[in-house]
Amino acid sequence: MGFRKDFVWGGVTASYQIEGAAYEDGKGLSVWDMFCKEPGRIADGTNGDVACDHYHLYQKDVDIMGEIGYQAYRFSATWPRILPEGTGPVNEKGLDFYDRLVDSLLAADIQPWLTLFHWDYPYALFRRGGWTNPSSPQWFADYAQILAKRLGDRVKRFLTINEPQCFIGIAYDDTVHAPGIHFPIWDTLLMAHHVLLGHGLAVQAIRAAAPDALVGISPTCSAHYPDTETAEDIEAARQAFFDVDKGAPFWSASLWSDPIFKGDYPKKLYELFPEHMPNIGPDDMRIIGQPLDILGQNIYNGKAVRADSKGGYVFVEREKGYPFTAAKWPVTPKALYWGPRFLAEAYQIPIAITENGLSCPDVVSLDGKVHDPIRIDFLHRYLLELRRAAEDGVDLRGYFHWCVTDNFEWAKGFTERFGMVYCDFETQERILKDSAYWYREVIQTNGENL
Ligand code: IFM
Repeated sequence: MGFRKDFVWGGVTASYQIEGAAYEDGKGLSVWDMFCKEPGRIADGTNGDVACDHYHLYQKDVDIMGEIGYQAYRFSATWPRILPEGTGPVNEKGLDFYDRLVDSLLAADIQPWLTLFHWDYPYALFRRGGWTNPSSPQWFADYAQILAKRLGDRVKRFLTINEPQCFIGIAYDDTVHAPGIHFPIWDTLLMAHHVLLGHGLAVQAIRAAAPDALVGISPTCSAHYPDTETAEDIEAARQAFFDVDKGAPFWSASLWSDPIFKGDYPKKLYELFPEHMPNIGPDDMRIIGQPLDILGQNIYNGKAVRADSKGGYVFVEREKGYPFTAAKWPVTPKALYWGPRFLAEAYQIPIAITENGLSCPDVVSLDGKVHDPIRIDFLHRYLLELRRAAEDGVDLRGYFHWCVTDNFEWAKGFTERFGMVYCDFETQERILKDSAYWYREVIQTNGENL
């Protein structure tokens, strides 16, 4: 027994990273449009104004997904394309784009998985305080309602937000992502609380507009795993996985998922920030804890963990010369076994891996093809671990490779290539990499050929 028969295989993108058309058809500004204008913010001085020009070339991209054999495609909508001011009047042309995209996916027999928010926050709302504003949860829910009403007759999989760890932590704590302004911990914790409230209200709005749709969320995590598979190391890895680190609280998996699935923040968060936690209203946890159908988890890597002598845990130093990707991220396939397993055990919910992949220094070879054996090897190792998790009883529903095409990698601009499809950003030519043909066979055999 491997993956379930109805397991879905696909790829994933995000609006700002591929769409382009940043100033077309009535779209409003996002914080990323503004951030990219600030000198020094983006490694190669570029921006997402055009990116992969997917707004115009979406049909070509859907054809390519069909050629690879995708069963599902996860993408996000640009909030200010739908609501140029973040709230208020709707931009019909923006909605029309997602209508066309969804229709084209369905015509190609590809199931759309729609993420409502993947970081391109309306600039107009940022000017009103963004996620610190007490109205921010409702702003998000109103936007969710508009999308669910318009697309819910055809879209049956909704994910509210992508990687809150990043659009709060990397943006407002590390300041590497838009809007790149450091806020004190009490404000970032307040933002996190509003994001979670917005998620809960959005779930209610989606359920009301599209009652037969499945709803989830896509956080990320460092998927720590046991160094040896002894009971002690497994327990130590579990502790590390759900722990909250004072220096990087927003990276924690439990900060985001415990309120949703367990009805409260992890105790450790209250212990670490007793004076800085937001006021939690009597109804807040009920709103945040709306029942979900699926946990979409993004997993790229983790660290090996060992039990210490006091019932705690220690991280194991990585071996000399350990493998890493072009983005300098470690290659740790076990993350795709232990991550889903720990999450499923803790939260008792079906899981889809809504992002996994790597950046490689891909080039077009003299034969006109793009050979990416490192990507194939990486995915092979990770998917074997995912299959092991399925075989050990973890309820896994899908896998989405990040990313469909090479794209705009946020603060790194176009200096990283995460796609299974090569994109020439000058000509907009797409070339399927070797890994795309390899992935096609994985999909055709439902992972049995691994
Ligand atoms: O490009 C990002 C994506 O937007 C969110 N998850 C990680 C990817 C690779 O860095």
